[in-house]
Amino acid sequence: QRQLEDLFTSMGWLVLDGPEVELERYNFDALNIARDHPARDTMDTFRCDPEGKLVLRTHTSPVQVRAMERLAPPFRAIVPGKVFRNETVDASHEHTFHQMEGLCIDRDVSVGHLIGTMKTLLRGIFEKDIEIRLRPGYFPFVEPGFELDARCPFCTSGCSVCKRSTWIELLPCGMVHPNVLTAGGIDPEQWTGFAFGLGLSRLTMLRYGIDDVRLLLSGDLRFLESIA
Ligand code: 2NM
Repeated sequence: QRQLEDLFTSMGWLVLDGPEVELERYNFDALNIARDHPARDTMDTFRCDPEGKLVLRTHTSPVQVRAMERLAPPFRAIVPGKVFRNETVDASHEHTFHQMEGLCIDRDVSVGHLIGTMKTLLRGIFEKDIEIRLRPGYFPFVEPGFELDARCPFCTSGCSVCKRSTWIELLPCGMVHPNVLTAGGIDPEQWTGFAFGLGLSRLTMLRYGIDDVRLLLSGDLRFLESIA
């Protein structure tokens, strides 16, 4: 997180944070996630009140919506922080994990700007140029949306990290949906934007070869000493 904050602030991005207990309006409605979308299901979302107006944020995107309301475009910001999902905990799922999302709003922002920024991000993390590919991906808050895969930084012909494929699915991203800009008080006729999400917990596991996500919040001193 600190390394990525340094990289993005050196390029003029802001680092923002916001509430972990969020209004449903910011966590879902403003992000073009319809009332009947499965992501709203109480299966994934920790609710904090009987009416269901308050939730533990399931992503950091509500902070980007708050940023759109508060800041005059153009602006660029990353939002690192804890997010919460009510899933069964196992070696690859935690109820609490870290994410970092980014949002760039300016005039005539293109997929080219998104790709260039993602390549810079990967170079910052892995300290070398990383080949990428884009596949179509669906997220309600972006259109078009992409799954960005990175060429495995750890091998050339397949390994356990990339599950023998040489590609790692790493960065969901896309062009901010006009409905989301409107919800944030930004005129989609004048402004455009790209956004991305990065799983910091997962990235940390990749980088340090950690095979069980539960270790990250365990407070186990033997674990902490083994990666210090
Ligand atoms: C992702 C993937 C793609 C995203 C979009 C926004 C907002 F608020 F600007 F619309 N914030 N983050 C985004 C876009 C997040 O991660 C799954």
